[in-house]
Amino acid sequence: MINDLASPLPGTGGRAPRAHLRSDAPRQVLDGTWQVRSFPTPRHVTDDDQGIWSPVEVPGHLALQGIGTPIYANVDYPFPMDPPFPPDDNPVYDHRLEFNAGSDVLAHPSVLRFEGVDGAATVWLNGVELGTLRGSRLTTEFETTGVLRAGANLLLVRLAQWSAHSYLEDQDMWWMPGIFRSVTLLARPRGGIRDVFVHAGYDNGAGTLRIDVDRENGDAKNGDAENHDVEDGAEATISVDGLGDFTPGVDHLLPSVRPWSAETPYLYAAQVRTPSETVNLRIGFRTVHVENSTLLLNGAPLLFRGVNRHEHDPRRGRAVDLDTARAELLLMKQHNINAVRTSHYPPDAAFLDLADEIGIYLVLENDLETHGFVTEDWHRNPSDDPQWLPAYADRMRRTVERDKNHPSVLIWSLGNEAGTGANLDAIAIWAKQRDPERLVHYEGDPRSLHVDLYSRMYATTGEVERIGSFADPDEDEHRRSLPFMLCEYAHAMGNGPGGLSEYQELFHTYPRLAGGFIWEWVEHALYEIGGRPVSLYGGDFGERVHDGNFVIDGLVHAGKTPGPALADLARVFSPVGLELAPDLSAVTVINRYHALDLAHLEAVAVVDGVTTPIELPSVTVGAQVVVPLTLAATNGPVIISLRRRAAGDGCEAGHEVAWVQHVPHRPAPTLTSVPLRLGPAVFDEHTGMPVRLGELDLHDVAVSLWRAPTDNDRGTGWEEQDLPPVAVRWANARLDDLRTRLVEFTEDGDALVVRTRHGLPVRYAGVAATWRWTTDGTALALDLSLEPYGPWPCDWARAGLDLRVAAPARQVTWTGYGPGPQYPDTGQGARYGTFTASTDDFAVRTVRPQEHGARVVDDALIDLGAASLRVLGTDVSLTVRPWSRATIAATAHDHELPDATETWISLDAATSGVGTASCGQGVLPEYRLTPSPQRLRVILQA
Ligand code: IPT
Repeated sequence: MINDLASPLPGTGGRAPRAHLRSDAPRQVLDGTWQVRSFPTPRHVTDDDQGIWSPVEVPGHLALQGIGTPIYANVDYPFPMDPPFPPDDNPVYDHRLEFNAGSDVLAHPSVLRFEGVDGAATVWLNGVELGTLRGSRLTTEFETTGVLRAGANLLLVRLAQWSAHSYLEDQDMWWMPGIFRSVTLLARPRGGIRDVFVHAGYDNGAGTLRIDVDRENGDAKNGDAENHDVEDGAEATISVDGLGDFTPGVDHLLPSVRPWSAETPYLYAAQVRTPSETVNLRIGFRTVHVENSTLLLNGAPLLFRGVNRHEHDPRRGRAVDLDTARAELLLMKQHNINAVRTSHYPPDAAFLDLADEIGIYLVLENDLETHGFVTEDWHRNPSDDPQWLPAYADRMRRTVERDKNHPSVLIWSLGNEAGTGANLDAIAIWAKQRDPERLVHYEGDPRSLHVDLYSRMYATTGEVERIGSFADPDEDEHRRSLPFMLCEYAHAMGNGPGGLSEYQELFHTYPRLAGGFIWEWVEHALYEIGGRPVSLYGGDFGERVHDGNFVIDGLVHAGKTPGPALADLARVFSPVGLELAPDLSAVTVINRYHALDLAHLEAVAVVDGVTTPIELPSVTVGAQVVVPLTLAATNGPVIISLRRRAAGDGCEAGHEVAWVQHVPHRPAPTLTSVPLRLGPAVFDEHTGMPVRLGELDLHDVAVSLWRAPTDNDRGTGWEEQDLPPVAVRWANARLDDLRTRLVEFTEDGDALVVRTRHGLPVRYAGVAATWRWTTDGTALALDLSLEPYGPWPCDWARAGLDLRVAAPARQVTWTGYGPGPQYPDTGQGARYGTFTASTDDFAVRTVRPQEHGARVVDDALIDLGAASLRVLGTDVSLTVRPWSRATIAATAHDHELPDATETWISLDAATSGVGTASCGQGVLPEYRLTPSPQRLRVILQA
């Protein structure tokens, strides 16, 4: 049998939660190959040994090892909402491990620790029920003293996918049962250290330190739930390297300590000892508090440049190994990210050590979300139903107790999207009492009564500005006393997010704004199970309730390779602001670090490829200094760059932390024209379009205003909820189906002049185009004017021309902005220079195909194998791809795109911004492309 699946109560039999300590007590890790058998429902479960057992890896998710299938649903519960009951259709998986207990563990009382078991389980050791597991991302320890024996032991974990607790675990991610974190036997020596609570504050050079120690008393059910006091702690000794010895439970004042911050992650090694056990700690001195509606760390204003991080690996799901987690944190540091919200559950315990050591602020979130109740207008929401209070209290307690000694944790978060209610209030109050030295966060309750920050997700820049300037009339006095943060914003789905700079600008302007956390760090694509690394998403596993590719919305791909938005974010998040005087006589340097002056950085100017040092004066935190420049004269671009003098903070020596570039005005290139017959070109007099350029056949040359909708184009901006998504507006207008009529095909002096009209079917609306072609005998110059006519029913996606070449492109070399793509509201990380990219890199492939990859170029050489096409212009937006936009728009997965046999090239005079309407605000007005006259001047040469 399997116990209590419909019970809203917490798991049974676990010991009181405590910190995850590094102890010298013996331990035995039980990870490895276990055996699993499946039952379709709890009714089918048998207690005999029958059935087919097959091997699985622990830690791991069953669905990623061929047992069951993953389900992706965001808000919706993929089962009937009938709390607290799970559906009958509820697979149960028996996990079995036979092991020999080590004599060193057996020599003491012992516990069995589970750090993450997705689903609801009952655990037996040698036939004795130890208890039940609830809270998929939370630690449980069971007493095993007297049950664990010498020689062979048999551990059985009977795991049901669904239970009452599924209602509390509705996070936007894959439902994937399994023992996905480590299982460990821990010796608990009598008189050893049950728990430790480090309180280490910092104020203006001085530190405060109190370390509470709770001893093991050898009692099987010790650790009375609410008793965290030191009992005989006097017998424990504490020493902190460099600071001396300390008495447990006593407040100590230290005249001089080094503070901990993400920029200065200084940790003091400490040992807590009893005769039977030593625990190693790392202590960071820091104080977080709120004053005048401003978030302060160590007395100075703190700005979160954050991301939401789920644990995700495309083959191993939430069983993310330590090397991967470390690489993720370093990648964040290299891109000026200083904070992580552990959305939406506590991560693997080891992640906290990394965050302390590498220097990342954490908003540590409880494993709690009941978002699906929004569908029923939050009726029956567990957050406000007393029968669920014990489960809420249990989850919050386990969250706080495990991670309470980590300096990186500044804020406890009650959970995500769980509505409002007394149970949330209760756990907020508890967290505050238990740990008054940290702040409490919860976004879902607009009253913000028991929390320390006013937090919102996806608020528009307009609203953030009102909040930052205390101009929001809805705010009461209590809320005005709180700092503001965006726990989620800038949805990094597909091509985007656009508008990062506008948010950052506000964060820099209003001290009340404590910054925010991009949604989200990593895409949750799963690779084909057991197969090719092709990226799959919701619905690809036969799920009937699912949310498609809404889980593919990260700055880095599932395999942790950065998408182009990461480079833009690095620029926007730079802790140093640089502003060049228009005449290049000076650069203003603004220090936006929290605690560092700029002594660790060196400044250089790069002019015509020559790098020269710039004297960088001391710039204290928050200050701005005008640095005079004496630059070599140039007609080319000038870069001022700030780089690390030495390796550190996750970066190599020379790593660029900030840069600014001046790009001089470039006139449109012209040809010295010679009389017609248009040199290298051949025109079709029926269409008026060129069909051949040198050796190159040109096909389908046409005016085009549409793009293959991005994920953001398919969403409705939060500020315009009454309108359909722009992609739908385009579809309704038939923007993808412009029809052409040749009006006139004439000569005008040296030029061939073609007039065409390109109209929307059904309506009187379109653009009148004038194509003025000239040549110097080798190249072809086009001066294309587009004039809208008629009442236009929608904005444009772009304004330019398409052409097709019947050969695949190999690579593109361009002078212009790069290496990443650029739309009007993205591309902050792109700079002017000369770049080369393979066609794949140039196109920027996304899990779900969509418009992407535009580079703003002055000169591009498209290598087409036997031939090539060169495009010259000024700030021409160029895309080069093996597929038409129609193909891209009609294809659901990247791997379903056909192999490259031809090349589609677009040259645009203008494009629309991308915004972040897949979840958040749409394209800001200044970045929209309203129907308006446009002019494209290019030179084409084959
Ligand atoms: C918000 C969720 O908190 C987050 O988990 C994720 O689902 C995100 O949206 C979108 O990807 S909730 C939404 C209603 C704003």
